[in-house]
Amino acid sequence: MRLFYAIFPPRTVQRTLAEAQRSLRGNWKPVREDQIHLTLGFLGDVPEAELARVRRAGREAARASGPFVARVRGTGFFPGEGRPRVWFARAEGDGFEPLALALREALPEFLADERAFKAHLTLARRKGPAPRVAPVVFDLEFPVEAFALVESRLTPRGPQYTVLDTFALKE
Ligand code: 2AM
Repeated sequence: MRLFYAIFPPRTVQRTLAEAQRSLRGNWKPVREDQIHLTLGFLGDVPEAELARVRRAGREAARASGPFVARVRGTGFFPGEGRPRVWFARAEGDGFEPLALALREALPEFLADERAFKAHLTLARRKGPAPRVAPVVFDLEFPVEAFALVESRLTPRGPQYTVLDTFALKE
């Protein structure tokens, strides 16, 4: 099972972020509006026998972290082969990093990643020649009260996400 932990912003935030996708030109593939999310940790392929442990790690990380406010102000790129590969909205919030670290510590064999965690919501992926996207300024805030364990199935029409579990951040 291909799994990841993610925060899905409210629909209104997803809508505003998706509106910015209108400025895309060329071979940028926009992320579907209802799939716009912030990845806390990408586990990759996990044997089904480990699923209970993965759920438990989510529950325990959620219990150790209170709700917090997320802010989204601007956009940026992740490079790939010298060119922008991913166009994202940058997220700020006190709780992202502690959550990502707690999950990483609980499941090092799935979440060990030499790259530093960088809170972002991917808006589009470059699939071929495409110009850079002009920066977009947002003024978005939303409460983060839960995160999800998501299964991703790759299909010819794009990834299909199924939420397997939701973990509430306890006050
Ligand atoms: P991205 O948005 O920065 O591309 C589901 O695939 C989520 O897991 C995506 O949001 C993706 O991040 C993230 N992810 C992190 N590492 C990944 C990897 N090696 N392969 C696929 N997705 C990855």
